[in-house]
Amino acid sequence: MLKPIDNATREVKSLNGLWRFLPDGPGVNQPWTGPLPGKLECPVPSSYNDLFVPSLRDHVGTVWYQRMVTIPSRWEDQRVFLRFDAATHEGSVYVNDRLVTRHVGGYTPFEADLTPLVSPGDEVRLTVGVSNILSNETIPPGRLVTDDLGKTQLRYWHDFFNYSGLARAVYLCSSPMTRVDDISVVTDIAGSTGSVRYDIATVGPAGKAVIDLIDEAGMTVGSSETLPAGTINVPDATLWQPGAAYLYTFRVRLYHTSRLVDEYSLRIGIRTITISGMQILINDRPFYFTGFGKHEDTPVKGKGHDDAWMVHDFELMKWTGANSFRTSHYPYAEEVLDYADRHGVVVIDETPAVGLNLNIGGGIFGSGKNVTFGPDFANDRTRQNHENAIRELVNRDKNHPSVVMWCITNEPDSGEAGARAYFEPLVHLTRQLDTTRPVTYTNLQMVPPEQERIADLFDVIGLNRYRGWYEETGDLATAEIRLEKELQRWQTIFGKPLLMLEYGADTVTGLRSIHQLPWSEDFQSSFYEMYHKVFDRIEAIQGEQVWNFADFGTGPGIFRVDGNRKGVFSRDRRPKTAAYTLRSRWIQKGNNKNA
Ligand code: E9O
Repeated sequence: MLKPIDNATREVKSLNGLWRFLPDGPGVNQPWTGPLPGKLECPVPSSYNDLFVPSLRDHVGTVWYQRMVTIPSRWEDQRVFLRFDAATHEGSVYVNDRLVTRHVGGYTPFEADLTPLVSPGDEVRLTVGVSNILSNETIPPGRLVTDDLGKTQLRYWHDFFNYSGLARAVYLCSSPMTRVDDISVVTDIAGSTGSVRYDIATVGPAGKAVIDLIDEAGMTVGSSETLPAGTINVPDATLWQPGAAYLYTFRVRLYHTSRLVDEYSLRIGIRTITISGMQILINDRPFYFTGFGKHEDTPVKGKGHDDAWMVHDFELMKWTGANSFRTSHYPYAEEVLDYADRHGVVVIDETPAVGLNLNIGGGIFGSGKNVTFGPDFANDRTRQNHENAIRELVNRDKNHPSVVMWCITNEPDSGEAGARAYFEPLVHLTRQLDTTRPVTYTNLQMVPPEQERIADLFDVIGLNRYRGWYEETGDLATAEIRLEKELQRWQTIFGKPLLMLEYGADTVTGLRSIHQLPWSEDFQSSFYEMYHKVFDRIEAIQGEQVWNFADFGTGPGIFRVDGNRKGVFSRDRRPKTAAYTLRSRWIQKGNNKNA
């Protein structure tokens, strides 16, 4: 799905700002049919949860957003549509009294076509209902329970707060009726020549197309007039490299006789990503990942996208010497990927399929009696929603050079009998949608390689390990021995690249100790030093992304002190001691395992 852009043939009008706001509840009935009662206003983009007093933090169900929208009178003969970058987790969009679209899945964009409903110059009432309810059939999963007061509460198995609402941008857009509808590019390299193979979907009578590839200096380096598919070769191509981004503009122009009817430009990078034995190659060179599992999470705004926080996060990552991050545990705002594209940061792009571990995940703190994959929990409908989450992720992010891998789930119960039947079709689907990027997942510590049932399906095996923290707590010497033995077994049994995609220890800023004291800054730092010694001894390890970049909000829990404290930075992005430990290692390592 193409991002809305503003150019000679298309317009984008931001609908960000304060909207009228109303949480659903008794007495609220079809609120889209008139002005929302009350005085609440909610900023878009932002999660609503932390904004209001009395608190709406634990609201379960729908909230209503409303504003008036004017269709510009100059938008004659145009397709007019709304674009929501995300509505977490389900959005229902009403224009005046009418439902125009409904979308399930909290972290991917959707559109509502208004063309048949509105005329240029109209002013319409736009009302959006956003539900945060999760069930055993949604991705991520959750469950409603009734508390002793008869109130509905939401339970979920992921360790980050269920921030909800309109946390990303909303736009009113126009595009021509005859238009470019989608573009997919796949790049390759042969010697010094780069190639850009494209597929372009158009709507409307096919006229003439001119497709140009333009370099950063503004020079056209290749062109084509072939639709719907073709290849443009670039002799002496400048590659998109980790740490040295180079972007070409891929521009499509559609003409009717000699009149320009539509134009769409995409910034792309020429690069390859391949697996060779136990190595991961970017542009045919072994690439060692350093960096972070992250979250979209800041005080007050929750998961609300914010360019200032984003730029600062990238600056801090660069300062630590990181070359990559994972969009744990859901697709991030597209602005984040655009930024990574422009700055040469490597991304592992993840679906929201987190918490598919009721059996053991629930079992860490819960009963452990349930089975995750089967008719009663993650069933066929769950899998269909998971499929959809994969489709929407790949569809949105397929053209980003920064994205080098798909991570289709985090810590499922991959040792359970039903896991293989559940995941095999999902891995196949991912490969079908994108033949160029490796597919990975992350394995949970309770599933050792001997009990693992899905790892062989993937190109790269992601591991999340907490030896010295959740197990062997405070005992880094024992943890080191066990970690090394276990990693050796993963390497021997599967012979594939291994990425450590989570490892970390909760740490309270300012707590210092000369002893190996869990929760202290000193312990977090020693914890990382121990892991790094082990990684350097295991050939198959091709990268390390610590858990987590920054402290982040979670639901209540006896292990959670105002959220998860495994950040290397605090929630307001001040460094803990470990940030310096990582920096001295990663700056030296660059992109090379053996440096
Ligand atoms: C997922 C991530 O979202 N992995 C968790 C992270 C954490 O900090 C969470 O924030 O808890 C770790 C799961 C580790 C489970 C290992 C437990 C072993 C006990 C025997």
